Formats: sequence, structure tokens, C-alpha cells
Amino acid sequence: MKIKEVLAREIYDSRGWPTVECELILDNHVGVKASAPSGLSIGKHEAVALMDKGSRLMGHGVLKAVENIQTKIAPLLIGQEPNVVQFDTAMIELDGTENKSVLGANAMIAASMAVCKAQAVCEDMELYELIAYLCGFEEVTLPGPMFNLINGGMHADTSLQIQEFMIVPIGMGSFRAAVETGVMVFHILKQLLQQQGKYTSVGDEGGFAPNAMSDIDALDCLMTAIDIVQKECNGTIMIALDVAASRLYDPHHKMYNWQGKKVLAEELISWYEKITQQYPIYSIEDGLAEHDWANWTRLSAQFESKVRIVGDDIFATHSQLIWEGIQHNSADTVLIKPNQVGTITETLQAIKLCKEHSLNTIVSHRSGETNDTFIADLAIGISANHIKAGSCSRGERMAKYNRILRIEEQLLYF
Ligand code: 2PG
Ligand code: MG
Repeated sequence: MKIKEVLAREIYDSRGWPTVECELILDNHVGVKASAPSGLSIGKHEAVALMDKGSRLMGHGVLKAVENIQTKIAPLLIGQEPNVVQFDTAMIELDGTENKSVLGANAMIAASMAVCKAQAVCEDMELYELIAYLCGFEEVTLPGPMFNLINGGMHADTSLQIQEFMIVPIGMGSFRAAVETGVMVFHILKQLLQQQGKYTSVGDEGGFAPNAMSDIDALDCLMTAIDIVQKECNGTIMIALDVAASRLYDPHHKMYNWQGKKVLAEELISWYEKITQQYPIYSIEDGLAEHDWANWTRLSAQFESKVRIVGDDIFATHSQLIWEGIQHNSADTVLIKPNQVGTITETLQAIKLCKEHSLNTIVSHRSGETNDTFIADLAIGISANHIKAGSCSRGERMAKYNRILRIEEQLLYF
């Protein structure tokens, strides 16, 4: 089956900003669509999304990226059998830059995901099956969910410095049971916040965005909710944090702006040490800034085998940076966000590198999302350790978890 038509358009994401959607129509008239998510705490190594600038939509329009699909990327596809590896290779060459700034990473990732979906249709496979096949994996396992129940940092108007307070249900027996646990903690947490007179409106990723709370207050409140639900479930509920510390870093003084003071990396690490003694901390993501490589090694050594140290901005899903991280023992876990690198083929290369070096993987959404559920299939296809797709609310977050629930059913009964 060949690609007959390539369409691209501007659609709107969960924050109401424009993003790129690519649609491919095959010979048999079957169509597939894919859309680019967008981040807010963006790493400096991330592939660059092309924005129109100017006054329309406050400069956030993506019509140039849309046009790039229509005029430059489409000729690579029309009349071809969909083959994501061949296509990505040609598209990377056509772009010709390190950071995907000519075609735009938003155009490229939307096209790359769409081709991957079209290839799955042509091969008569589920998307996660094709992804497993492309990686050479014979079996798949479901990821464990990480639910971001309290939103801070750049994702909400709160005074919380930590960007994400997540819960990680472990050993629940199934993905469904893990979701049930997450949902229960979410609803109990809402009641607790209401009792304390806090706002229960939600931030960008569907987690609560409570007013007048310190990071420790948030941890305490989350812990109370966890304790209540923990009594009713079989496994263990732990906490994962995304500090998104690049945003707290002052490169000039090599210090962090932390809780009203300027502190050294050592002091931040001591704070992490203290909280891991008080709370069941499973992992710490971006505990240090992307510029602070030397201290990442120190952080990892300090928490080795106690708490997972997760690299997001520092690796930006780039194999080269992950390789450097392996050399320096910077982290034991890598966050995987396809739009950070700009194509699915490069994302799968980064994942293979992680697997070869026994690094854990967490497939992640972005704070600006659409209803595209590609990352759910990606997390299963690569047997990621975890998926983080937001809280237990907001349709664009739940769409990912619901897709995994459906696949879990398929894997159990077929
Ligand atoms: C992160 C992500 C997703 P953003 O930092 O891990 O939660 O946020 O998409 O804003 O970079
Ligand atoms: Mg992060």
C-alpha cells in the first residue's frame, strides 16, 4: 500500500496554542493522523519547534511548519510505501541541521509519527507491535504509570518550586489496578485539599495546583492521601518528583535559586537526601540542571540503588548525550520524549542505547498535549519501565492511560 496524499494543518493543543497535525491517506483511502506535543520546560538541547513569530496568535502560529510538510516533506512520501526508518533518514538529510530548525521539529515529529502509524496499518500490525518489531524486541511488557497529581513550577500558578509531584503505584498486578490506585489517590487528595481550604483547580498536566502551599506541605498532603489508599491496595505507592532544576539554575554563580536562597548543588542534594528519609521517594527527575554535568555524577553516586535518578533536559532523548551520561554515570534512568529529538527513528535509537546499557526508560508526554496516543504504544512497544502522561484528569492525559488499558485487554485475551 502506498501513500496517496499528505495533508497538514494547524490544530490546537491542551493549552490552547497551535500545533502541527499531519495526516496521511493511503491507496485504500485509510487515513492516519499524528500531532506534535509541546513542552514548556524546554531543554537547551531539544530540537527546535518552528513558530511563525509575528503578531498572529501572539507569535505561536505554526503555519510555516505546516507548509514545510505540504511542500518539502510531502514529496518524500507521495507514491511511497510508508517506512518510518527510510523516511526519517531522508527527512533528517533534507533538514540538514543539528537541531531540526529548517523544517521544524514540530513538522518533523508529526510527519514521523504519522508515517509510523501508516506503516503499522500497511503491515497489519498494532502500532506498539510495529515499534517492538522495529526495535527487534520479541515480547512486550506494559509500563507502570506515574501520575502527576500536584503541578508546580512552570506548569501551574502556584508557589511550588518542584514541577511535578507524581505517585508511582508498584506491584499492583495489572495496569488497570495501577490506574485504579492512581485515581483513588487523586480523588482522596482532592478531598484533603478541599478540607484545607486549598484550590482544587488543575494545572497543565491535570494535577492539582493548590494555592499557598510549600513543597513540603504538598508532599505531606500527598502522603496523607497515599496512606489512606495504601491500606486498601496490594502493592506499594511511592512518590516521584520532577524538580525541573534547569529552570532554578543560575549559570553565572553556578548556584540554584531554591526556597528563597541561592544554594550549591551539594545543598540541594542534601535536601533530597533528607526528603528520601521522610517520604517513600521512588525517583528524582532533573534534580540538577542540564548544565551541571559534574554534579549529576555526584547525585547518582549518592542515591545509587536507593532512588532512581532520571535525566530529562540533560539528555533530551539524544543518543550522543545519553552516551555521555553513560560515560559519566550521570543517571540510571532516561526520560524519553520523541519531540525532543524530532523523529521516531532517533527516539528508537536512543531507547536501544538505554537498553544496551541497562538504563531504565520512562516514556513521557509534554505539558502541552493533544489527544494523540502515540506515546502509549511507544511505551508498550519498547517495554518501557514507566510512562508519565500526567494526572488522573484532563482528556488528553487520560487518552494515553485509556489506550494502555485497551491494549492490556488485547494482550490478556488474544
Ligand atoms: C517534563 C515535561 C513533561 P514539559 O519536564 O518532564 O512533564 O514538561 O513538557 O513542559 O517540558
Ligand atoms: Mg522533566
